[in-house]
Amino acid sequence: MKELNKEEFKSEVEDYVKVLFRKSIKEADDQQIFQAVAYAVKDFIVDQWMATHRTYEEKDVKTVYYLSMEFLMGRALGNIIINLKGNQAIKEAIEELGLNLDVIEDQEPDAALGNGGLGRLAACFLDSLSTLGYAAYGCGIRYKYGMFKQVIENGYQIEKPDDWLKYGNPFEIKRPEYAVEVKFGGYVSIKKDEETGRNKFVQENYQSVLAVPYDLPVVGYNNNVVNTLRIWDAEAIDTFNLDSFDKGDYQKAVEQQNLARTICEVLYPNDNHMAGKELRLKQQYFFVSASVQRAVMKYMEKHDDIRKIHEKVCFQLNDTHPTVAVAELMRILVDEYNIEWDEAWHITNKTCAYTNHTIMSEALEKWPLELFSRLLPRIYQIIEEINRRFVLDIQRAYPDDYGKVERMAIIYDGQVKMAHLAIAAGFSVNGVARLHTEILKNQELKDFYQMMPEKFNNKTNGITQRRFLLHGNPLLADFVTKKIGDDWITDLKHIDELSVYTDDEMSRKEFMNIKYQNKVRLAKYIKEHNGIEVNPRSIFDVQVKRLHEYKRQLLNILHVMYLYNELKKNPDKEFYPRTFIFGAKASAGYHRAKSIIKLINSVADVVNNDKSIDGKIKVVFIENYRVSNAEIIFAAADVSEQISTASKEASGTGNMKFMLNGAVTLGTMDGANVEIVEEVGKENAFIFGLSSDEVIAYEHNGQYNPRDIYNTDGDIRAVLTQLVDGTYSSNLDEFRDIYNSLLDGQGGRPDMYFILKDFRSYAEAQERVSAAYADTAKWAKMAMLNTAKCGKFSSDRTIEEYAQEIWHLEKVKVEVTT
Ligand code: 26Q
Repeated sequence: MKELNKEEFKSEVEDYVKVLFRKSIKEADDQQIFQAVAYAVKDFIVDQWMATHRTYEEKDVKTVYYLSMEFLMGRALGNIIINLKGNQAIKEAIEELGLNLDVIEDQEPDAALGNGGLGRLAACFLDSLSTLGYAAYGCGIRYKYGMFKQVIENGYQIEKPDDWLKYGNPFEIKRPEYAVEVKFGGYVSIKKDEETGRNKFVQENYQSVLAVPYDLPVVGYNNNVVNTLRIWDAEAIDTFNLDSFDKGDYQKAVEQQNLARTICEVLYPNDNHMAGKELRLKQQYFFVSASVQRAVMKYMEKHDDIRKIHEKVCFQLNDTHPTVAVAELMRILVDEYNIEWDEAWHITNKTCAYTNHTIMSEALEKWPLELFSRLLPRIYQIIEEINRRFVLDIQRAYPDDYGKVERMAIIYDGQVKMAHLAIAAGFSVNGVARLHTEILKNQELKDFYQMMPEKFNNKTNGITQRRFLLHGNPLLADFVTKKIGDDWITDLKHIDELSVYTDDEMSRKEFMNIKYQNKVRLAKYIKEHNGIEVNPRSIFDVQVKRLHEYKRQLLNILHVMYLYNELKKNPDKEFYPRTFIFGAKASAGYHRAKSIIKLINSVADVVNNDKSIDGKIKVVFIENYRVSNAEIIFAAADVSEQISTASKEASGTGNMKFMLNGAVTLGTMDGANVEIVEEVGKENAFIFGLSSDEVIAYEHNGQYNPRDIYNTDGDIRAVLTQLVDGTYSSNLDEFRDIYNSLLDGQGGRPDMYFILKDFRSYAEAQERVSAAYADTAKWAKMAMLNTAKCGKFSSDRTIEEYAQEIWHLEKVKVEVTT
């Protein structure tokens, strides 16, 4: 690793402030200083970036293209500095310039090009790919506006545009030399190819845009490796010829300009919910076509046989969102390289792999044929042919079972089913936690598993300890390093060596003192951003994640209402003070989710201002939860709320970030919680609620009626009544929909997510939490063991499994010569 030279760095920062802003350091504002520092850091990594790509070319290594509609990167500066091991040198340099690194880092807007779990996973994967030395491109969209900024007004969520590129992005490099054309609409005509005498399919009268890539560096930890996140922007193709008075041309030029303007405008803020919008499909094809075209071109620059592309290229599809990639690759092979269908299909099969992130039926992508064929006429033809052959395969395999085609066809009921396409076309289908993969195999994708069992595999998710411990929790990171050395930074299994210290009282005290410091830091953040005083001696009980009914923030807040009732009834009851902390964005059109946010804020208003409970319960809703404040929140948590209805959360990754930071899981046996409990031991977690088998059984037999609970449990009845009797809102209809969803469930099933069913079990688990916390030594040991036992949940482990078992990549060492 090249060493960072302090003096050189200082003068670079001074130069940049001058060149960029015509100012001296003293005159520049914080944002300008951030820009200058960022440019100086980019200067430092650019040699490694070039060396990395030179090495890849020389060694001709296989490359994975991680295709994803979302990359939730968060801030880059602090993370890059950490991975350069330059924290000390840069901190000193900056201090010597009379500046403060924390303030500078705070100027950077989050790169919020993602919604939640799926997008953040992609970001963690890129960090691990670079750190492990694997050749990879992240391929995505350069949304002009990322995930909206959430403002809470009067308890309601208001969405504000996230203008993250306002001051420019110092880390990006525009690469116009790699721009490619992407075509939409028109029709397909058949032409005779003069050379081969064969029929050729030609798209005509289409509209097109120019896809222009911007590259962002992804810096590995202390290893000279810098991979690339390539995000595509759309520009108008220059056909705006003002000399032409042909009306058709003029009209078309205007339309193409508009298309280019809209495609990359904004990220769809839906999490685990399919929005069947035309623009979304345009976005998908736009970045997929550009990425696949570019990957093929790059491959052909160094090789002569397109038939062997699978030896050097793998496309990993992050959920079904980029699944048109399989049809786009077929189009390139068949239409542009004149390869026969069967052979093209085999090549495609060997090049594409699919990750499933959800079993929620409303999240499954299905596109109407009309829309699909109008927008992507040639791609649609190809999918029709893939479907025709796949249906024949199904019939051959199951000649007597007519239900199979109905359940498995790619095109059915007037829709294109993207998951079916991804499974049929790829060589690998993976779930993201053991339980999730089992549910896919035995329930959701049973027919596919039966027909193609060899494709199915599990890759339990992970997170990067570099961002979520080393950067987010420096106090704990230093403690761990002091105890066991710093191997954990690149091999998290080592963190288990902390286990022995859980029996040492001094170490436990130190550990809990660090937690306290982090709680003070979060309390300060809450005071500054919410104006609420919280007591850092109270239990910090945290649920931060996207707002979704299946994640059951409602269970949490109903339980707070119940506790509050208990305290009011019995003011002298022994009660360990608790701060319930929430953070969640609701999709803009998800009304019930937004009501739940309002409910949390309304309960907070009442409870926080009730002097009679003496501050024993506080409720805080942290506005605009995102990657940058997540780092502060995880570090300060005592209790990690992972309370999804069993079977619904594919994996979860927040659960792992809490665990790493020494919070104890309060959760259901869902997603990766199952594996967390397996690692830490069930005595070091608080588990409650229905199992996934029980939930699935109820869903099949319909034998659950929440009214029975309402009628027999007075405490629950009281809480539900308070939703509609004015306790939390003078508008009695404010929470009526929530009330109805639990007891009547308009159209659907009442209490679909088994909130009342799990309520008592949850309340009882919460009592166990309070009792355990009161025993300081016991709690300290539990918390510390959570940190010690989280080795499995590094995304390094996950990526190592993908690399060995799916992608078959080789590790690269990069030497910087300049
Ligand atoms: C699809 C079509 C149209 C518009 C939007 C969408 C869409 C967008 C985002 C559908 C789903 C998503 C996001 C899904 C997601 O984040 N899933 C989560 O993935 C994590 C990483 O594997 C898991 O840990 C979570 O359990 C899972 O919910």
